[in-house]
Amino acid sequence: MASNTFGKLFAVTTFGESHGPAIGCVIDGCPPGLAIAPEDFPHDLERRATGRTRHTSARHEADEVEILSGVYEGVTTGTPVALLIRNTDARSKDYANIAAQFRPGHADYTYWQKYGIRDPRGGGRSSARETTMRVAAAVVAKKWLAEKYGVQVRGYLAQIGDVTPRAFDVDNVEWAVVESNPFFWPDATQVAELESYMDALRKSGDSVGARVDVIADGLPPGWGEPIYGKLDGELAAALMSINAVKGVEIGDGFASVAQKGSLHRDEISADGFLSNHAGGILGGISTGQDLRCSTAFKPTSSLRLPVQSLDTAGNVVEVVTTGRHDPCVGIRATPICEAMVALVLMDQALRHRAQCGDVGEVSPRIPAKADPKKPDSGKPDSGKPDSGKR
Ligand code: EPS
Repeated sequence: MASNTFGKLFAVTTFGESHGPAIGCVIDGCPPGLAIAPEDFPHDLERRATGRTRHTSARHEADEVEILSGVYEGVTTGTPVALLIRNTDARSKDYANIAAQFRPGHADYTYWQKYGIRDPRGGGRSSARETTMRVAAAVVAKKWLAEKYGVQVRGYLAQIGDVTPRAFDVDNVEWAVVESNPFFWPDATQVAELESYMDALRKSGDSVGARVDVIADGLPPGWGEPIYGKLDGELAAALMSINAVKGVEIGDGFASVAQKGSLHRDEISADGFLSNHAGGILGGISTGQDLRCSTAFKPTSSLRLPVQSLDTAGNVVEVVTTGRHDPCVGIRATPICEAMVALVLMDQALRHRAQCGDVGEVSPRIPAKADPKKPDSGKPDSGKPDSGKR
């Protein structure tokens, strides 16, 4: 595999398999002088981890980060930051019966076809276990972005199966609510309903898809490199690189197809932008508005419900998966999507500084959001994506 490195100036390489001795990453290009300690990692790693609630895989990894290099006396030195997490709760015998079978809907078959060999234990390299290191690397990126630019990258679950948040305003996400329930769900009134939904799903042995929305605020205008390094293009590639992702939207995304230009264009008043259908990106460059993206996760393919398939010898077999799988992998994908957005922003921020650091602030700097309380900035559409979408 020659594609295990992500980013140009903040380049993250991950390594390791789900049931190997450890997983890890090397961040090359981290700016010096950033305070980083082991205590910075548990918050996001716990949000992503399995085995913390009954609604995710029961595998319980400690996910303790060891900082192997690049940090001296608690501060990054500019040399490669190497992070390691040891795997401590792998149960490889769960995979013995499917080691020579292809789970329908899983990467088993394509890894086999590409490499002619695969590590079947826990999905090997194709396991969501690998995303732990993306989240760990993004802890560094999120911290730098917050300290240097005041950028915050936060996500929430915007759909599980056909359930969507009922009372919800994308301009006023209640982040305390999102962080207080196991689903990263923005509507507190639906949490009990989701618990029952997920309990029934788990008992049935089936799985379901989900949508994760991420908002990054505090971005300055100017990040993103036309033409082949557009901010939206790199976000799409980064989010699509997460296991089980089948779609990415920026701003109104596919809803833009049915919109009129008179609605979609984000009008500009003296007080700032009056809406954000574009998701904070124009021409592949950040506008300074909130960056908004959505990611679609397919239902987990590893199920205990029997299904027909072939084995590596070409025989028809019945596949039953007995590993500890997530009934909805999209739930704990929320911090993973945040991580990929943060890694893209970190890389683009450094690239912008490298090429355009001398440009300075250009007038006029349009406020990200006009104050809807001001009478002359009030528009019916103010600050909202198209009314039907979320
Ligand atoms: C995964 C299968 C399960 C999950 C794993 C992702 O592995 P196992 O059967 O070994 O428990 O637990 O997720 C993690 C361990 C993790 O940290 O995300 C898969 O097939 O993707």
